[in-house]
Amino acid sequence: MPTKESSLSFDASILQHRFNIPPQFIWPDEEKPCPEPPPILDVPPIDLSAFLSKDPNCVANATKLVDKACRKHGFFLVVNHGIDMKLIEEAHMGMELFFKKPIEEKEKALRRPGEHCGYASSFTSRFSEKLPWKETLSFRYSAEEQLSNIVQSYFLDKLGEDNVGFGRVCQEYCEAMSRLSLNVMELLGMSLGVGSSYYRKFFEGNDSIMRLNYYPPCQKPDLVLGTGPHCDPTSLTILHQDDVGGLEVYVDEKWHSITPDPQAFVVNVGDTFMALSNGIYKGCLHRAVVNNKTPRKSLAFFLCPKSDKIVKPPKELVCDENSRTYPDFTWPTLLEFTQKHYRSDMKTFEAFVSWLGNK
Ligand SMILES: O=C(O)CCC(=O)C(=O)O
Repeated sequence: MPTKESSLSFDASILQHRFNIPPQFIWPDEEKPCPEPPPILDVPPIDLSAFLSKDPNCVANATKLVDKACRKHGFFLVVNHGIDMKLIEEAHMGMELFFKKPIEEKEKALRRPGEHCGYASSFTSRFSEKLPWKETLSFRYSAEEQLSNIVQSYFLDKLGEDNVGFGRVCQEYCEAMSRLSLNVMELLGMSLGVGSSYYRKFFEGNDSIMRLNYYPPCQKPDLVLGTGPHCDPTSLTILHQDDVGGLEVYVDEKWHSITPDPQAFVVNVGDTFMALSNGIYKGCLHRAVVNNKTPRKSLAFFLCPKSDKIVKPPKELVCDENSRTYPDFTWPTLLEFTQKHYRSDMKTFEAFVSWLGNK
């Protein structure tokens, strides 16, 4: 007997033309997209190669901008990042082809309950309300030398020979994101005043997650959300969005949009980095809306520490005026919490801290 979930696959080729939206996708009024286009968020563009040049003026300028953004909402852009545009384009093209495949092909990599990797659409999740209007493919990346082919092997094992080329592109893309996030960690270390190598070292050998988000058009975009409001539980997110637009961030009690820029990566602090900075830098609520014409794609690299790393702030960031805000934890415990005990939303980390306390 097919389960309820498998008989209700999210078939975008059908759903994108429907005017009667299945009720599972309709969000409550207070969470629906804004009726008018929201104001644009002022996110500072950080010139990463200027920062890495170590020119004192460039370093001072970049750290000042990052510090201000991370104390307020945790979002900034990196430009002049050194990532090959051709690789970014190949990743977008590969995604386009992958998500256009028949559902049976994509479901070869089906994400199972309690797992965080694989192909997922709304109806392959464990939830039955406030479903996101999207399909995703998530996979693990490790910067450890002995796992240097982990992404490519995943594609081959789950999706077969046809996807080897795309697997290679995703492997290369993750390696580039891992390098980029270590450079951003230098920037965050400098702006927090703990030096450029502290967080870089902490995340060497990172065990991260890559997610490809594909948002088909929806005939009633005002009723649905592509990604519901949440803070990232991970450490740092590096997002590349195509030119369609849809990313929104909740700042000063209203939603703001982040204008797409193909030359830039959108970077945001997640809950784990908030803990590593002893609450000085904050993660922030964000979501993605969809439209009725154009599919939208985004590539999100979620930097996570290696599993045995204890998440706790450096002693320089703990003092009488700013005592320890969060308990020690390891990333796999928080990941398990989000997979098995709690649906990520605006209160994930708060709920995790109280769950840890009761354990
Ligand atoms: O697609 C986007 O712009 C946001 C995606 C996101 O927030 C996520 O994947 O967690």
